[in-house]
Amino acid sequence: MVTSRRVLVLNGPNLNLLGKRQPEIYGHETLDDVEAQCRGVADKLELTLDFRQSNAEHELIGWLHGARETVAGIVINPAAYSHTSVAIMDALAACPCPIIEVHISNIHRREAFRHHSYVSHVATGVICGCGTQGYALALHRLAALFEKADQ
Ligand code: CA2
Repeated sequence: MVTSRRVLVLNGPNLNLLGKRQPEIYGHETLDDVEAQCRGVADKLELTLDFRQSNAEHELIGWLHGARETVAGIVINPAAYSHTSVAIMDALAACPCPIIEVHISNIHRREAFRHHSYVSHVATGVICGCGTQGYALALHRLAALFEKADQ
């Protein structure tokens, strides 16, 4: 059953290394810090969070299948799978809820291979280059969409 304000926050490969390498690109916050920020924002917005990370494409897809009938919205940073995975795009396309794609860095200022995202083809909205704050912005956007749908 879809729980009206339940949100899945999904993180793709290597995001478990956040804050431990390449701080000039991704900042100093760890994924645990990002989760704590998300939980703080979610409490204020009265959202229930399911926050996950995996390095395995099949695991991310399995979680998306599970989300199809249980969550009201998805925030996803697909990491490198953004640029390669038709399978994740297809799994997202099967989700009826709003989807906000987040990138910590501005992928359009980086290497050309990062400029295209398969996930953007099926995302409701895309946030990139806002650092880890992008996750909080995405949760605010979902909350606004839920309010609109409830009216
Ligand atoms: O900017 C983003 O959020 C990205 O999704 C991050 C991905 C990258 O492949 C995308 O092009 C843009 C990389 C995630 C790996 O993050 C690391 C963090 C610290 C150290 C090493 C990797």
